[in-house]
Amino acid sequence: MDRLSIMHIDMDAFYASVEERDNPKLIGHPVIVGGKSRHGIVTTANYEARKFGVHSAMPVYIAREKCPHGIYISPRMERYREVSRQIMDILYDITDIIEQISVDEAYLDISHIEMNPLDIAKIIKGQVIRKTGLTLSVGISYNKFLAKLASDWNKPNGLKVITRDMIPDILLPLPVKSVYGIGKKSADKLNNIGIFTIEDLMRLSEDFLIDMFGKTGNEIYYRIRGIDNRKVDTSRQRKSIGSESTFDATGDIEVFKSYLKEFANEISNEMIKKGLQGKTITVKTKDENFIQRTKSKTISNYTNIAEEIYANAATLLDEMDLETRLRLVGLTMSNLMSLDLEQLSFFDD
Ligand code: TTP
Ligand code: MG
Repeated sequence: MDRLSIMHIDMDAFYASVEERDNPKLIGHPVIVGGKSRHGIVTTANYEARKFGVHSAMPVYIAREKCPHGIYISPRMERYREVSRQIMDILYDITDIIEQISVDEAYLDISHIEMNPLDIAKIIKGQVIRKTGLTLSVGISYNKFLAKLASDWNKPNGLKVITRDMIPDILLPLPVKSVYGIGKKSADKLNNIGIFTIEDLMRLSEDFLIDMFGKTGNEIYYRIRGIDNRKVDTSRQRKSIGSESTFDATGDIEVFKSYLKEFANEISNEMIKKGLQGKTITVKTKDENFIQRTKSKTISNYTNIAEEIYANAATLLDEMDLETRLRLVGLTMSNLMSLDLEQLSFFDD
């Protein structure tokens, strides 16, 4: 039997759920997160709002026509990234073989974990709800295409396993656009020649699909037959590690430096734990008037040593020539690379 080796996780109505969590008065109401300007676009809507036909990428003015009594909120990207980091940290406690696809979505290779995949999913769901108050959907299968299909199967708070024997029942009736690699335009092209479902698509030869879609055509041909050999690509690992803190406004540079020292230690510990090193150091400040500034430096070597990170951060802070009192300092390490990867590319050379 095929090993259920791949797990795909995707947060439910992510931005809207974070807003509900931070402001419980929103719960039970249709919530739409989108730009407030005239040309604003909906980033996402909660499931109540979706009942009115509101969805991602729709202009906000159309959403307002469909759902006039909805609650409209501007996105708070920094907050969503912070919650995203908490979720990814939970996943990294399960395994390091993770490919983060977006702020709320990741693949995990669970083939080496000696535990029932359903139990792994339950642990993740439990930890995420406990630490962030949010729900997510989990799909489990033996390749990426099917795992992603599975996580989408019974959203929200879904959990679905797809095994090989389920493929005909599950795949054949699906519309062609549910195949990874077939976007809206390609779906229209297929519809125009009378191909609507995966069952219809199965009748097309490999050559025909390659003529129509190039290399992707070949991938589509195999994917709809349940074959997808893409690995969970850990080189697309997390892009940064950082910490920040807000405090009563002060002009004391020694206070800022002691925060930076603490953050450098935290960041270093985490990088060592995860087998990472980084090259770019960024210091962020917010002054008493809420003006935010950042200053970055890329050093010539990769490092995860606390002293080295702190020394660079302290220099950056000095160079910022601060004249106002601050209420926040932050430190981030980016341009990360995995130590494993460094060794691999070394051998490739
Ligand atoms: P998705 O996972 O596609 O959507 P979602 O989490 O809101 O809802 P679902 O329960 O169906 O998974 O995207 C994750 C976040 O990315 C989403 O909350 C907002 C943002 N996003 C955009 O900003 N623009 C877009 O067009 C989409 C699709 C998402
Ligand atoms: Mg999502």
